Amino acid sequence: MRRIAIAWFVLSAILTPIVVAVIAPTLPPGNATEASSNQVFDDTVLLGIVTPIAVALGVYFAYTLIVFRRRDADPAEEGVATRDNPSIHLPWLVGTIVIVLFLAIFGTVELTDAGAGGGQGPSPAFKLSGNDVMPVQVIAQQWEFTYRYPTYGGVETAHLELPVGRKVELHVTSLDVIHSFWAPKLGVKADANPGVDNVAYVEPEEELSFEIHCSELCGLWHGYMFDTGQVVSGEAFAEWISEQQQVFAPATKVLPKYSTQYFPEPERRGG
Ligand SMILES: [Cu+2]
Repeated sequence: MRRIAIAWFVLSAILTPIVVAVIAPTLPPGNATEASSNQVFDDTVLLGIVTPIAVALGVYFAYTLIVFRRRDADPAEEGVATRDNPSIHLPWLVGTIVIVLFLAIFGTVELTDAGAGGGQGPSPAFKLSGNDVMPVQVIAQQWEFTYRYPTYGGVETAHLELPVGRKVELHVTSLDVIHSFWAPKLGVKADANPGVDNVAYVEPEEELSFEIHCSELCGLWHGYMFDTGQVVSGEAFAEWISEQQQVFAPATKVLPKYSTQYFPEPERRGG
């Protein structure tokens, strides 16, 4: 046990800092938003915990394979049956309890950070702080996403643009079947259900292009249901949204009034 413990300690002391400082920060989804950089942080902590555990398993496995190997034994012969070894039971119990409780508490605390990029339903338990939160509605439909900006006359756009540094409240809903709005680089994923207003928060911290995918099998062209969104400067966004208001003015006139959910007539959708 002493040799195993020394090998475990030395290897863990070398590998854990490498994993935590070098490998973990390069993992997706990156640091484009508050939610995504929090996800990278969570993964870094989890990898920091799991590396010594994986090393312990590897060292124990390698040591027993090499040292306890019996070349001349009858393969059917069994080892000594051992029970009740308090010097193993106690550290095992304490160690696993501490790790599991820490993970449960850590995971819960991290989730309270404005929902950690997940959809929280119509009345979010964990909200973004501050009053300057811009609502943007994500409307999923077979097989595209459109976006409504209630603060800009309820204009409905074909693409998603967000201003950098602005807190955004996404209201994800659907017109037909169950979809899921997933923008990996933003660290946001929220179910899009018809008749449901699913709120998720995002706070973009850098200008970038990001991919949007539907991540719930929603019919024949589900795989085609993707788009590229943009996070742009405040001025560029103001310019873009006023252009959208002009371009889509004829459509805005006949659209139903902005609402947190829609139940359109099937024949209207059928043209
Ligand atoms: Cu879909």
